Amino acid sequence: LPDNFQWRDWRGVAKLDPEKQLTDEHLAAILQKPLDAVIVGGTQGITMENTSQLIARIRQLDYKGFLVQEISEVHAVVTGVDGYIIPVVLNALDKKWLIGAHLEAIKMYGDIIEWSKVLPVGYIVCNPLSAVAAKTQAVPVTVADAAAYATLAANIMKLPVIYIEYSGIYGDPALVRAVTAKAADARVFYGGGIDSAARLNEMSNLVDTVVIGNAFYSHSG
Ligand code: 1GP
Repeated sequence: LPDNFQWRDWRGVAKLDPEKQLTDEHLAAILQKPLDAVIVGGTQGITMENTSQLIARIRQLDYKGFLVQEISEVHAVVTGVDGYIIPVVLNALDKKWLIGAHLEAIKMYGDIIEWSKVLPVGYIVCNPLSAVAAKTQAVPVTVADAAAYATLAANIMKLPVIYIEYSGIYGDPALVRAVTAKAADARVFYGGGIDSAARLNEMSNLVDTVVIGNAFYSHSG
């Protein structure tokens, strides 16, 4: 198993949603792909039970890469993963998703959190019709807004990663370029609508890390 949390090297990552169904065969096929990490997380219906079950199934299939939980529900934090992604939703109108849930978690678990395993990630939620936009009450972003959020994340908040989250749709390469131009030392992750080699190639050339989610569920993956 990976002994430290080398997220800086990630190029291609799968995001698997504990609430969605995958057969063992399909899950095994996904894990055979050349992935640098698997992120377990989602927006709706996340529980300790479905998260632990999916993580146990991935472990049973002898997956050797990084296995990371993206935390969106403080009551569903599991052990047995290599690291945790903590979303800081930069354009969330609901402050809960900027710092609120984080403060609550620190008050509950602060003394036992292994900070070396925690990767704080600044999300810019760019698809106003996505479940994550609805949940966080994300403010719509223009290209100029996205560049400003990236500048803030990199230079004021000093977040190590900026995640351009288009969840469900393919993003605007001009917005992605505007974010990477302002990202300074922050790495840039992109996720949304990667369902072809051409799209994977286009976004891989613009950012550090590309995250694929829905494509694993909508066809043979
Ligand atoms: C979702 O960014 C990921 O959180 C991936 O998006 O599901 O559209 O691939 P898709």
